[in-house]
Amino acid sequence: MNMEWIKNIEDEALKEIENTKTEQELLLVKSKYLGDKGKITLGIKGIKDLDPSLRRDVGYLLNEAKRKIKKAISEKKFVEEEEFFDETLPPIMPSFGKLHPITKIMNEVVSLFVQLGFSISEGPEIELIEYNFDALNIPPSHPARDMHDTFYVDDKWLLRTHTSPVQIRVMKEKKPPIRIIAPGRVYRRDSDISHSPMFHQVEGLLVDHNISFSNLKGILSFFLQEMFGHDAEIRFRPSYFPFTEPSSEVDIGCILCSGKGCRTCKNTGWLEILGAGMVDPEVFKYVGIDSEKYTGFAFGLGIERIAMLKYGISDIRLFFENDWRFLTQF
Ligand code: FA5
Repeated sequence: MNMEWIKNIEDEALKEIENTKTEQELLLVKSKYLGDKGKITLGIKGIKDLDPSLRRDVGYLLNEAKRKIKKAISEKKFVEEEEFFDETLPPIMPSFGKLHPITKIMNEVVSLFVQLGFSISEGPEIELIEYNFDALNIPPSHPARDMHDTFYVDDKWLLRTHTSPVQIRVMKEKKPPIRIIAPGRVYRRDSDISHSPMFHQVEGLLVDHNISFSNLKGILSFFLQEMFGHDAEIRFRPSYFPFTEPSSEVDIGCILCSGKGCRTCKNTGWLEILGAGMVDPEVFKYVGIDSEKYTGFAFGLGIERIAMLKYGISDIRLFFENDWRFLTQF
C-alpha cells in the first residue's frame, strides 16, 4: 500500500460510481470499496501494520478517499429513464362481443328481401289461438293443429307455432298491394338433431293483382341462389298447408353429405328449409280481401336450417347451448 495505490483506488471508485445506472449497481460499488471487506476498509484496517513513519500520511489519504467516495455516492443522481413509447405497436383492444350465427343469417335473409322491395312487419310471440290457427284455415278439429305440437298459454293464447299469423295481422290492417316479410321467434314441442323447441322463421307475403305461382318460384329461386350460390341444388316438392293452395316445400341438397345421405338429412340427401304456396281464398275471406280481384303468395323460411346448411352444422341444438368455443367460430 503506497500513496499511488490509494489514489488509483480512489479514481477507480469515483469512475465506477459515475458509471452506475441503477441504485442496485451503486450499492454494489459501495460495498466493493466501503463494505466490511471493501478495498478502502481493508486499507484502513492495514494501517496498524505499516511502518510508523508512513501511518499518518496513509491514514490521511485513505480517510480522504473514503470521504470523497461517500460524498460521490450520496450525490449520485440517476437520470430518470424516459418511458418508451412505440406508436407503431397495435393498441390493446378490448374484446368485443359478436353477433350470434342465427342473428347473422337472419340479418342476411332480411336484407335480401328488403332489397327486393319487401318491408318488415312484426307480430307478438304470444299470439291469439284464432290467428295462429283458425284464421289460417286450421279449425280446432283439423289434424294440422297436432302437427304443430303447440305450447298453449290458456284457452285464448298460445306461443305462436309459426310466423304465419303475422299475415293475418297485416292483411286485417292493410289492403293490397302488400309485400312484407315478418322475421321472428316461434315455438313448438319438438326437439331433435334438426328440430328445436324455439326457432326462427321469416314469413313472406305478397298480395296484388295477377300474382301467380311462377312469381313465387322466381323470387324464392333468386333468394336461394343468392344465399347458397348458383350451384346449390334446389327442389320444389308438392306439399300441403291449410292456408295455401297449391302448396310446396323447398329442400336444399344436403351440404353436409353432398346429397349422399347422413344423420342430419335423415338419409334423404335433402334438408327442408321452407314451406310456401298461393294464399288460400279462405284466408282472404277471413281478412276481407276479395279473392276474385287479388291473388298472393306466402312462404315461411326456417332460419336455423339455413344456418346449418351454410355453416355445415350437423346438430341444431349447438346454436342454443351458448358454448363459447362454438360461437366464436363465426
Ligand atoms: C310452416 O311453419 C308454415 N307456416 C310455412 C308456410 C308459410 C307455408 C307460408 C306456406 C305459406 P313448417 O311447419 O313446414 O311450415 O315450417 C317451416 C320451416 O320451419 C321448415 O321448413 C323448417 O325449415 C323450419 N322448422 C320447422 N320446425 C322446426 C323446428 N322444430 N326447428 C327448427 N326449424 C323448424
